[in-house]
Amino acid sequence: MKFDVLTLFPEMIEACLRQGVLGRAINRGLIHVTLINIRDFARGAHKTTDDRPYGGGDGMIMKPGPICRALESVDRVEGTSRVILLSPQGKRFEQSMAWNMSQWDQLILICGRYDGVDERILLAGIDLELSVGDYVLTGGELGAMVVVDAVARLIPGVLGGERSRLEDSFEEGLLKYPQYTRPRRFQGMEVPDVLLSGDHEKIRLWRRKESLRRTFERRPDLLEQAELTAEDKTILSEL
Ligand code: 4FV
Repeated sequence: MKFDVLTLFPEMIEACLRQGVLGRAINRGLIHVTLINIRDFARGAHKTTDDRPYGGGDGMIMKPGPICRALESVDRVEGTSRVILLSPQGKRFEQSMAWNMSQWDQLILICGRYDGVDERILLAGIDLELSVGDYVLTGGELGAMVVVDAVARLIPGVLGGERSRLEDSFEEGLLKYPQYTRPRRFQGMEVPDVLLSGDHEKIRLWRRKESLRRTFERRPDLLEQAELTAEDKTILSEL
């Protein structure tokens, strides 16, 4: 899968791509990431990429020209290629969207800066406006990295154990169950016996119950959307 990131701070993104799972996936050729500096497409002596807002206001707005020219410079691949603008006005990013995107061939991410981007950019080839959360960042770069990370780890081979991504939080719309590793006893706290029992059915049931409990207690909104089995409903009625 190919990711193209349009940004005024490519070095910010580079730093995240050199580490861990993403760094290995790039070295193994499982994903390709191209960073495009929007300032390279700015004109004039000062190569300005922002200007004052029409109608007044104290923030600055990103100019449409440099972003559109940068977008036109992207090498489009065959297949499914989509352009995403990161912004607080966008559709809320979720795990189900990450799965859909992991089926695409190319994801082009535009990172805003300053107070936002000129609205006409949205008409210039943006397929989706996406928000990573209801808060305001200083730039779209962190949002773009959230999307690259969440999508890339779903690409076969990127994560070591294939199974683990299928048991993620939100995978079945539920929060993940509690997890433990050695030592068995830590600061007087023991690992639940069931996890040491070797009884895989008992372990599966315990984990399902804990996922349902946590989701019920912390994110009842998710429970409403989740596809629950008859077994789940029995467990929930006992909770
Ligand atoms: C954001 C978000 C976000 C708004 C103005 C960058 C900032 C500045 N992007 N999800 N929340 N963007 O806050 O995606 O241009």
